[in-house]
Amino acid sequence: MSIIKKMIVNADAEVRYLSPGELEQIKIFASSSERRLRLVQALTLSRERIIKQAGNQLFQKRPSLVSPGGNAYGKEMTATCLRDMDYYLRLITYSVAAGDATPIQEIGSVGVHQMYRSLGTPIDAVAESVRAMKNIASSMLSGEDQSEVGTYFDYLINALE
Ligand SMILES: CCC1=C(C)/C(=C/C2=NC(=C\c3[nH]c(/C=C4\NC(=O)[C@H](C)[C@H]4CC)c(C)c3CCC(=O)O)/C(CCC(=O)O)=C2C)NC1=O
Repeated sequence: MSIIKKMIVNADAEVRYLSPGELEQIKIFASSSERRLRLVQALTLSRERIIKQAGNQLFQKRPSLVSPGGNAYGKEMTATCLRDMDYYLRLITYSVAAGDATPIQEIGSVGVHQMYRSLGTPIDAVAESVRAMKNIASSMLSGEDQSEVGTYFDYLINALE
């Protein structure tokens, strides 16, 4: 949900017009749209590099994941692991576009602990992979962009911890 949609839902629930404070927030949201879209584009263009480098870092740090008995052992499982990272990066771009963490929450974090438990996937290692993606993405971005994207990476990391 975008922040605008959220405000409308809140105002309508209270049967009231949008408040001056809400209009101010919409103004800020609108004035940041160009930057946010540029950011989505940058992350989308670099997605392969971000995922590949973060995957390498994860498997170097936690070689047991890709060793016999590890959850990401074997070509297919490793590819599924990298696919999950790709899913999460995609959700982060949705949130940057929407200016809101709801896409991450609704698509990617509700029920995620139970899901990974049933798959035998160590969720702390999934969080680790997201942290690696955050570091790599941040290294490609300047200050303001870093903090915007960082907010959503941190939201996801918290949800996985
Ligand atoms: C967009 C929302 C969304 C998410 C998040 C998602 C995750 C997701 N990851 C899965 C599997 C998996 N996920 C992993 C991931 C990993 N294993 C590790 O050791 C690493 C720590 C980690 C990579 C960082 C692996 C290896 C599997 C396959 C497990 C198996 O088949 O036994 C599965 C089971 C079904 C399948 O294989 O596709 C789902 C549903 N699906 C979705 O639709």
